Amino acid sequence: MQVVKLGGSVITNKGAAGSRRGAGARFLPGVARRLLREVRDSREEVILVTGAGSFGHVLADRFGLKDGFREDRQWDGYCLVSRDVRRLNLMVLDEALRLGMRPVSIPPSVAVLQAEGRIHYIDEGSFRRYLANRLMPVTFGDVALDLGRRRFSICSGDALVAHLSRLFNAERAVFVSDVDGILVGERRSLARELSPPDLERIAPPGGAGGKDVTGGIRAKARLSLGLAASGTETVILNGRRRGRLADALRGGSPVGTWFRRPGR
Ligand code: IP8
Repeated sequence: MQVVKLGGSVITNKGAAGSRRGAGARFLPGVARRLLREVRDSREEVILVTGAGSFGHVLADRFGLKDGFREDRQWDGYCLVSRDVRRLNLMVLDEALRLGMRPVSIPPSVAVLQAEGRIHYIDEGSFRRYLANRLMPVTFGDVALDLGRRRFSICSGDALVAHLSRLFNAERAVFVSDVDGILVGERRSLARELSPPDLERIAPPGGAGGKDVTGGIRAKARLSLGLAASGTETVILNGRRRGRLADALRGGSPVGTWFRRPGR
């Protein structure tokens, strides 16, 4: 079993500022279709997670959803973000269906409960039963209800990858992004493998990444190191480069930043 996240940076125009209500958000169907084809052709059992990109981060930031409830009008933002990320997810589903795949969408706004911003409960049974019937569960970065003081919080695609990988003892987690991997040191060279001491050497990402309410590259590196330590080999790779996702799913070592299991 492998968990694949199609990052918002690769399936949307994440840099777009977006107008009121995030209307600048654009889905990139061609890229999504090719990546889905790579998943389909690998014939691997996969849980798919889609990031929010410009469909979620712009409005989540505008309504200040990251730290939970402060004022009533934020619920308007909650509803808009939940609609927009679901819309994006369904566009990915459309592409998968056209490729003859059997995807089923599982929205965290109904299948997840959080506690102070962290996943507390996930409807694991649905994931399990869909997989047992050879359907591909597709979940996504979303807003979710929170049992704590926050009342609601952001459930990021990265947190879903980590949680689901642990629940299902995933062999591998693949973060598909728009960069080759993580850059380290003053010369900003690509780290082909990353281990805990390298955390301090991570270079800030260059370019306009757009709004991101769920932590940057360091948070992703930390999460990936944790996943590797608990037995799931993890990689961040560039989905704009044809074949890298397919290669990783088949057990190859394409260009990317790898987080190996201890002792490997
Ligand atoms: O794009 C964020 O998910 P991510 C979800 O996976 C929202 O970080 C609602 C911004």
